Amino acid sequence: GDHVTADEFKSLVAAELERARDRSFGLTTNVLEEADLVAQHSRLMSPLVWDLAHVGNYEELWLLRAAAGIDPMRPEIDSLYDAFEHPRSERPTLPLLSPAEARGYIDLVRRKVLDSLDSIRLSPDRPLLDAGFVYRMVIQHEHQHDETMLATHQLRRGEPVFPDSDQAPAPHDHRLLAPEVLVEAGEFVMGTSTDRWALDNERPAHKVSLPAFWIDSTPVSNAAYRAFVTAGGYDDECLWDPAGWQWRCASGKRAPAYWVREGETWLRRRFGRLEPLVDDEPVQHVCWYEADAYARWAGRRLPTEAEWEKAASWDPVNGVKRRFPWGDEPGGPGHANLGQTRFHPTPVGSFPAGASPVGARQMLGDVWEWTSTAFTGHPGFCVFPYREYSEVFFGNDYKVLRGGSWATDPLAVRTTFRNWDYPIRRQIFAGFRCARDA
Ligand code: AVJ
Ligand code: FE
Repeated sequence: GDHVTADEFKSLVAAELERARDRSFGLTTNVLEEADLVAQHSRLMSPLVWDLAHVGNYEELWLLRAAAGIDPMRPEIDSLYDAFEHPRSERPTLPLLSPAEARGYIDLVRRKVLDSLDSIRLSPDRPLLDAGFVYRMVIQHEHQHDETMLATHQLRRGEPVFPDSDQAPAPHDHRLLAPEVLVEAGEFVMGTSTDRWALDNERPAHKVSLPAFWIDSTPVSNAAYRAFVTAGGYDDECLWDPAGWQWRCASGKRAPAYWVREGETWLRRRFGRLEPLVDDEPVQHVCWYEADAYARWAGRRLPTEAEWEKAASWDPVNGVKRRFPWGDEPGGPGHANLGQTRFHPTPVGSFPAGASPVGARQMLGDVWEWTSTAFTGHPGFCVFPYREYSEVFFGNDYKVLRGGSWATDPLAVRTTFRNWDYPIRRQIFAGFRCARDA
């Protein structure tokens, strides 16, 4: 895995930076005209050209200025691409770099980064560089924005730009899968102190003891969620968290985002195509309030964040934690639906080889999974390297999501990885699974 020499690490960094950049261009300048790159497709999102220049600016800040000590290239543009200075809804009014200028800027940053790699010593006395941390952070950052750009594409109206998926179907075994798995009471290790890709909010490793619980073997499917919709779940106040009922009434929503009702049947809009809703795919584009209401309707609840991580990573027989549900080594196409190889989730019950030790499937990939837990620091949390990555979001406003989606790069997710968003958000590729006390 990660035990590589300095030279090997530098070639890995160069290759992974390039792979992330190919992906970014595949979502921007390679597929859309200038007008679509500078347009705001939703007030919830930045213009795509903002994300493109922002990943380059972040790379300049961390890999050129902080790591290599190189002077700012264009200090006057920093504030345009500082996510905290301007909310997404205002970004189209800023004097942003044009697509051509943005591309020129991020290409130049990248050339200087590659030139600087040979002079970098990955020394443990510079925490930013210890084990190459800052490079791993910047690579993951670009992939995170690529997933955000995919959410913008899904919001965009107009002709499809992505090919329809021609991937082989996901592996599936057709034996009957138990609907839920039991996780025995006891301690497990939550978070990590050793994973070199881990960001500050995943640290440190700490013991957590949980009572026994049941958790679904798979995410909740479109068919299961549709049963909640047709049973009148959106009209029954008792099923909703009070703030969720307020959201439901104020928004008028009656189904997940992108669902379209046509008489007795349901369709969905996906990257510009209207198609039948696929019954056995995990439901996606539901907010936390919808997931919470469904769980109550089903006589269940959302898992806590700790329950989710234990079910995904803990081997109760050997008492060891796994980096991925299937083991410590990165998976392949038989383990999970990650990395934007398809532009949709795969049917529930896919990937028997990717199951966790307790038998939970699709814990990584397919859809982000809402948990009942608000986003806070693990006990012993230390900001690293900047407060605005995690710490400023701690509190009661954000709910934790786990496990990544079909749009998440394999390098940007693991069983300790934590994502968070407001409980009203539906544009992200999020679904959920349910749990209950044993
Ligand atoms: C971890 C997905 C919540 O993309 O909004 C991006 C990460 N931080 N740029 C996001 C992030 C700085 C963040 N999430
Ligand atoms: Fe960012």
